[in-house]
Amino acid sequence: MALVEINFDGLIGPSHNYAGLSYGNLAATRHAGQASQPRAAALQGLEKMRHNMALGLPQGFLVPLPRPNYTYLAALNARPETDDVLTAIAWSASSMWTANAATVSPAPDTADGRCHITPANLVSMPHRAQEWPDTLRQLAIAFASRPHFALHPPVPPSFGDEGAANHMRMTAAHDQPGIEIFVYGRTGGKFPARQHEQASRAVARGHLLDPERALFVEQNPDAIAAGAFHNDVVAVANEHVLFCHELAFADPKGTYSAIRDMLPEAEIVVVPDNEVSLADAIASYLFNAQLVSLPPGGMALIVPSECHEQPATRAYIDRLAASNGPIRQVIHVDVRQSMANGGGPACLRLRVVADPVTVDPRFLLDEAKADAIEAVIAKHWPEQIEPFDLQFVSLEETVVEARRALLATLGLEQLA
Ligand code: SUG
Repeated sequence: MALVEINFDGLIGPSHNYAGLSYGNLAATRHAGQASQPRAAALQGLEKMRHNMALGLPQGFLVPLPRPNYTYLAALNARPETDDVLTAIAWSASSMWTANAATVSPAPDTADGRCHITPANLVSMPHRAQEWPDTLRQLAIAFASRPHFALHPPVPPSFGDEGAANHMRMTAAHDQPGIEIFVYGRTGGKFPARQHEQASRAVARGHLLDPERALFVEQNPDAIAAGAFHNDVVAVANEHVLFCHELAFADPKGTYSAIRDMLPEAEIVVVPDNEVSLADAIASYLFNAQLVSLPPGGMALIVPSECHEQPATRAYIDRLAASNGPIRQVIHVDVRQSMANGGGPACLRLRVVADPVTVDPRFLLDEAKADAIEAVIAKHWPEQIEPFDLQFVSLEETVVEARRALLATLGLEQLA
């Protein structure tokens, strides 16, 4: 078994729009009501995937969920002409942020030697709570091999679970046993704490993790109040490295020492608040980066291009790249359309450590498939969506047909 890390990015759906549905997500609130560019958004996401493939990293993807969600509208007896918020919810393309699709514990960490996956219930936000049944259908196809994958039902409500965005794995190497760190929120001040401690504990039990190698850590309430609605806005881990903001955790010293006790080789790179403030980190999404191990060795931090424009973050990155630390290469990617809804490079991917031959190949990307997907996006994705467009039947037809064309191209008609 050749276990490698595969990033499954969410293909950005044709209904991508700015409805301001996520309270506590400052970027989404700030862009509410603006016109979105679904085609440009999807091409930006695909370009990021191509870029990571060019680095030699295995790349997978998940397809957009069916939108508008007619089942949801019918259950609420909602009509586009009169119920604009419910309509926006039914149109939401939020499944693009696959870091919230599920929590994944790779085979080396689990008692039965299988990779365990639990879709996130996302109950804290109505537009996200509708995702999991369709996400689960897709995961059941992509990871159908029962000898290799165990797929769980989501944690029942009301224990909010936001998936891998609040979960970090650290290990000497991806294919070796690791420790798993679950970050939950107890209180977020004026904003909701979206990850419940009991949800994290339920996932860890279901995944058959060794209790001696699972850590449950409270997120700093000040970070949530400052707009870090998920832990992955203030921290990211890869193999033996944790890169985090000084104010990420409620008890930073206790957290670092517990990590070092469990994984002596851990290297923890802490960014002090007086170098990059919490506000600057959240505005630039410095930590919502993909921290990846490059095939030739060493690690790269793949950050959104906004990090280059934010002076404190930019200065920090320059120092980081010149340092003697574990992260010396910083790569900027343009995912602006997603960023405007609070989704950076790390939000757009779900990490699965597995042997690629055990995954349904229809969910794995190569250059030829990327070309085919790009052609579908260029032909079918709407160029622009204004909030009031969501009531128009013509846009609805475009969006439904766009997804149908994508599924046909990928041989995934069964998800229609
Ligand atoms: O759940 N934004 C998403 C962003 C998710 C980011 N994911 C991670 N941090 N891993 C959210 O808040 C905005 C949609 C809108 O308002 O229309 C939204 O859902």
